[in-house]
Amino acid sequence: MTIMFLDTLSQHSRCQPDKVAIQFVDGSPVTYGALEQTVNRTAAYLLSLGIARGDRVAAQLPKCLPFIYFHLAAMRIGAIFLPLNPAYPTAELRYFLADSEARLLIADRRKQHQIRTIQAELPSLEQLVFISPSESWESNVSSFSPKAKSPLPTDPDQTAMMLYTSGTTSRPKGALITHGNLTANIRALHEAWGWRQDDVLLHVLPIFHVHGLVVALHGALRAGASTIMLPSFDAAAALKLLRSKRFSVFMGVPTMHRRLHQLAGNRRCDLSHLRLMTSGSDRLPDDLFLGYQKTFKVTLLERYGMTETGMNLSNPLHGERRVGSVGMPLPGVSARIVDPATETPLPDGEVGEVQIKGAHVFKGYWRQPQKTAEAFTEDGWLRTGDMGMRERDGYYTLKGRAKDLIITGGLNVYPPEVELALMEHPAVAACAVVGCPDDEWGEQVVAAIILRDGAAADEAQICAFCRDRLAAYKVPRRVVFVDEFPANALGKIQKAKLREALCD
Ligand code: MCA
Repeated sequence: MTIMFLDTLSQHSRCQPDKVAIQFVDGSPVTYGALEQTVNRTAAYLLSLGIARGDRVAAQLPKCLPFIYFHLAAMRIGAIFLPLNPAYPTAELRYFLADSEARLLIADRRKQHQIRTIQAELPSLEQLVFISPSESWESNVSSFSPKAKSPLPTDPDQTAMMLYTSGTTSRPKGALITHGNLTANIRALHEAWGWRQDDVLLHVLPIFHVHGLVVALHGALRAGASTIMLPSFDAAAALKLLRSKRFSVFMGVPTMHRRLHQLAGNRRCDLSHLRLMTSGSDRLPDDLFLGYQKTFKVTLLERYGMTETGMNLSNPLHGERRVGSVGMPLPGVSARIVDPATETPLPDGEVGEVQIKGAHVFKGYWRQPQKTAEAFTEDGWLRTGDMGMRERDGYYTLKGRAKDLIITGGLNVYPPEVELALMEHPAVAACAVVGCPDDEWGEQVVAAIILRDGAAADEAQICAFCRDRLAAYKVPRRVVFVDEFPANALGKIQKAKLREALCD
């Protein structure tokens, strides 16, 4: 029988109850024993609110312990946990809550007023729980039993989490991640990256995404290791901690690694005591990979994943970590490169779409059977939309995207989302959004706009308008007013040409 991720957590609470599981740098340690108790109490609290198996439990909170308790507790009772970026403004939040038909939202007390104003439009949202991220949640649930009231989910097909991903043509879709998916992925990473019980992870990532929540936090919890958390990424604080020799594992997106590297400047700053430093969520630039080796004496381990799957490919823990490559399939993962037109497998050395199969691959999009069907080939391969190539010795290299997607600071921005928001502006007649290369962010969101006849608007107004509708990272960093777009014979905007014209 498969030992599920949540079972391993309970095992640690029995075998090493006093070991530190999680500690915020400025907070008290939470041991595995205490974690299990508070998660069980929070699970009992959720049951007392009437939350049942399959209900969607949304959380929009800054990085804090209560978020983690609710996350594990919701999954524990078989509910579907929906983490939401705290940067989502009300308009985006309303969409996610409406689409998911969440029954409960746990949110920051400071957003109480804003959220109450949209509750009336959300008939499924029966319960709101407001908390102060810094408050001690433990005392709020101390009257609930620390012993689990319900057995842990045993069905691998049961949905554990729902994570929204956007699309090129549609509004964001909820990817359904099962307990089996989480278990398979975390087991593969455990094996591939040699997670150890004595590991200490410095955790700087947000926890509303796969990277920070699953790859980093679940990884450490599954191993029975300790996680020390920074509430948000701060390069100076992170570098100081990394130099302290307390940590063995660190995970970041290239923008974080870039900032750490810049901060170290030309000084040598030996971090080779860390046994594992990984990079993901966006392509790691070659100069950063090489710069890290020189400055930090660390060879970053680059890996490749996506929300729908968790991690797929990884450079090896032992063996060559190849510059520019995302490595090889993780244990239990199958990968292939196909001709995007015919979907027939291509020989090594040829560029095609990366397709993935395995127990870690999500079960589909929430209430979107059509989109789910489109995501898979007839024989069950997931179409990733990423282009890549396999070398003869098995290493994969990504070569761009088949889909229209911008990655900025490790976050995905789908141009249509930004274009839809821009089109709501009364002065905008037409618009097109592209990603321009940027040393720090990987890519920057840039908008080209054709104004309506006689209408006026400037960059600041357009950005302020977007800010009310979109999370800050989706707001264009640059707005360029143009008279026309490069178009093909059918009048379709040629984004590649536009990108050439807009990006230096
Ligand atoms: C913040 N800003 C951004 C981003 N983050 N703009 C574009 N892209 C971003 N990613 C905005 C802020 O709102 C602010 O706007 C301005 O940039 C400067 O903020 P700053 O304080 O410098 O940024 P920060 O708060 O330090 O954030 C940078 C960051 C953060 C730490 C790199 O973006 C981050 O945590 N990224 C990691 C995302 C992640 O975990 N991705 C994993 C996805 P203003 O000044 O206008 O207010 S999971 C995934 O991709 C798959 C599965 C995988 O393989 O991992």
